[in-house]
Amino acid sequence: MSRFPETKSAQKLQKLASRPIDLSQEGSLTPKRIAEMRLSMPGFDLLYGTERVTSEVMDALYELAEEMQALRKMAAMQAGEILNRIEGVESENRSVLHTAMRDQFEEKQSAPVAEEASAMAKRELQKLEGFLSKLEKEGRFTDVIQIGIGGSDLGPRALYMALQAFSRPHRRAHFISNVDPDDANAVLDSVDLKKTLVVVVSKSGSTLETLTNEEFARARFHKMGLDPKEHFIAVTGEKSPMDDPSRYLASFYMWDFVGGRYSATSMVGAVMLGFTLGYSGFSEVLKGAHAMDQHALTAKPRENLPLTAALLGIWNRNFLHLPTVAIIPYSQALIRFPAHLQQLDMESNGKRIDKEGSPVPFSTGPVIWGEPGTNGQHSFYQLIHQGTDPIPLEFIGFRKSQHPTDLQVHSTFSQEKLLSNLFAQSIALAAGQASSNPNKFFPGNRPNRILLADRLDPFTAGALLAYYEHKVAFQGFIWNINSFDQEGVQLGKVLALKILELFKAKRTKEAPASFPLGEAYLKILNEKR
Ligand code: G6Q
Repeated sequence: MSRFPETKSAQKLQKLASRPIDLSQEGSLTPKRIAEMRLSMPGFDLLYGTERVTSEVMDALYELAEEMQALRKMAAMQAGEILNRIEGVESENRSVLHTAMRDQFEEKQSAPVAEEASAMAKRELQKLEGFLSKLEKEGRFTDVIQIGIGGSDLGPRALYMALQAFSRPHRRAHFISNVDPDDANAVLDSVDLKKTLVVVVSKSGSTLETLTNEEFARARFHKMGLDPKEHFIAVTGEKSPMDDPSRYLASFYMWDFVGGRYSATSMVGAVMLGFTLGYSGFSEVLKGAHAMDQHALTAKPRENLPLTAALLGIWNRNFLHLPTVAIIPYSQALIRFPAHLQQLDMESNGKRIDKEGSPVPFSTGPVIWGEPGTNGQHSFYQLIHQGTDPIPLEFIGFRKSQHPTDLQVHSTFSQEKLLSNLFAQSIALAAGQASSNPNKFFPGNRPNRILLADRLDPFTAGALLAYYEHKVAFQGFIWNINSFDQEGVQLGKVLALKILELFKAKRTKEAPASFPLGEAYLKILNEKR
């Protein structure tokens, strides 16, 4: 298969990008355009009239998806083909089957590998259901602390925060992720340990931060005269160093074919979310994710929301050469969602070689960042509107608020104020504002789009999670990179361990391996001040 810049469609796009539509020109951004540049599926609308695309550009983008076999690769992924591999060099070599974690609720024939993965997930879910109903009867616990980092923290935490409005009464979750002792102390100080479960989540069972924080928490339980075995739950890979049921109240499993950043719908998120939302609430998250998995797999390209979002991103990244993307939810409950998407997107598509091991001669994943609106409007939007570098934006909005209570102030509800701001920003960024005063001039023509959903409930949150997973996967398929490994995080970890050896040596008097650069930092640290 040719690299994407060599495809016919990419060459067409290259030409189109030499004179892209200028949204700030009189007559470009019309009500007709807003109404027509819209894709819908149950519960979601993708509004992209404020992107710098024309129907010609969209035609060429869909051709690109076809030429790079984006949908075929999505089908291969969901069927369990080995995708996590770089040909010809030592690399991971696995299926990528997070979608099998959530196809539990319908009778269907899937490919054998996916079916097996799905059956494994079902067993764990059934075990969880039994465990949660036992907890329910005993009524011992009100709080849960999840200890985990990276994929074992961000997605689950973002979902918990997104869905707190749907938590069972008197059930709260807390999170310890950083190896900073202040993180663990603050959380452990804030709960009644007698009524607290601790879910230790580590797929590898060997992550320094998580194992350290587990011991930190265990020590606190011992100090309070409590037996950790009555409180601690493990979520880990089978046969990992943490797979020792004798140390835990319960153990749940996950597998190699679910990547950390894709694992929120596996047991990694299930135990804490099952406890807080109830089993049926968590099942809704899975159902929503599954609905989006099916949509990504079966919707025609021109009706496919995550594929279209991926293509718009490729247009901005590779043809308009815009290196960052801000994801701005107009929903306070999604406050940690951008942090999850930062990992999902940048760890997946921050790659510089293709699946054959050759450096790619084009840009891949953009820098992803974000913060909820309207708060962002009162801080970094200045740069977004009038800074020197256009920043594409992905807005997320909801027709209805989570809570039924809202208040009319000056004849409008808060939710109406929120949505007015969202639409106003989208228009202002695209259309800009003419002015003879350069300080009041807004150049406009700043690409953005809106994903508009009905209401942020467990089903919608699951679908939203999967929408972004598939957007990222489709981009990786088109760039022909491996979106499912993360070699780039290894080097720093290895060096940190070498520096830790230097700290240890001071205490044990053992000679550590020489590491002059690390020693230079320790010398500064130990200076008398
Ligand atoms: C995610 C990454 C990474 C991982 C953490 C935690 O895709 O692999 O963020 O989730 O390093 O790993 P463990 O779950 O093995 O502790």
